[in-house]
Amino acid sequence: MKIYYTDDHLAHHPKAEVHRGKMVTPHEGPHRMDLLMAGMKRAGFTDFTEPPAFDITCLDGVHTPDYIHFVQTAWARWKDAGYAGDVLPMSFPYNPRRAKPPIEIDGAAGYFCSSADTMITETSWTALASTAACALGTVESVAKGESAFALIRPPGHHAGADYMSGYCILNNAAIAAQALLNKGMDRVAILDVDSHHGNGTQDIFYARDDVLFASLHGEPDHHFPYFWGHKDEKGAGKGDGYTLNYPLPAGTHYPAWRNALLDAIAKIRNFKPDALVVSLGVDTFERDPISSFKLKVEDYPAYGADIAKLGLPTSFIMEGGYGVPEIGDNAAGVLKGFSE
Ligand code: SP5
Ligand code: ZN
Repeated sequence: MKIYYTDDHLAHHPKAEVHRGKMVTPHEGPHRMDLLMAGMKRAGFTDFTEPPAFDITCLDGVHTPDYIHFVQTAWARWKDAGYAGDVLPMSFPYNPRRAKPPIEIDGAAGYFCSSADTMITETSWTALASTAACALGTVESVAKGESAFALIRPPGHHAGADYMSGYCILNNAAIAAQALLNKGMDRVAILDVDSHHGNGTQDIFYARDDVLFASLHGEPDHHFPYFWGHKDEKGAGKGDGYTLNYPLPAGTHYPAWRNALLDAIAKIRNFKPDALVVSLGVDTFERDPISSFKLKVEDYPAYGADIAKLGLPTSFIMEGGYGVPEIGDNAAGVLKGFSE
């Protein structure tokens, strides 16, 4: 399996995160890649492929032009306003958003954001273009019938068409799915196994019937992103029935999690997709510092093997997973279980 990776992720390095009312070192930072990479190497993955060139047209139909322009210019505007730190949105639209964002950068940042855990730094765009390019690399493999992994950070599944959220700025899984359709595929399924609901991916494809989105996650009454991921969110218009949510209680262990996975896999099989995109978050692990599920190291290869039974060329896109060395073992474990 090809693994697309570049050091460009280092260019996205927020300095601090507000967490439970205190400033802390961000959970999502370059140190995550060290942990992921070490686990990949322990598992015997030693061959990493540089991504193809970033082609900005890959964002067409995924993110809006206004949002892309905001992301590209936000840090310069923040600096011009005289602010020293990273772009950190603080004011969010409670009423429906108006047609245009406020002019002042503080207001614009909140307009294009849904949670104050997501920062933009001076060089974030370099990292973001490369994460998207790694997603496009997996698409080249999948179009040839091969599966591949984008070993990337920051993650993407909370980012919607025109908002950042949950450490996510560009939605790499949505970029991969759209690129597969652009290559002539008729139907693509996205399976989101991150412990958090993939609200951004859901929103992007909510009214469409060419992308089936299925997400297993902590139920919204107790889990970020809180305002999405209920069972009754099923899609809209011709997309009705093409969004599948599996909200699970805090403390869910593997057997119950796997039951939900097998149901999602059966529905993906019925959809008859040409390819699969997996939003591969490993924050389902029992010792993840910000999540609540109870998966163990041996569960990751087990569910990788379940996903493989679909027999689909698969693009694995790295999402969440924090703080502990096992995030590398667990990401690698899914790929090994899938491949063996
Ligand atoms: C990609 C991904 O995994 N993003 C996660 C973003 C989480 N952001 C923090 C939100 C605050 C949640 N409060 C934690 C309380 C735990 N019960
Ligand atoms: Zn997550």
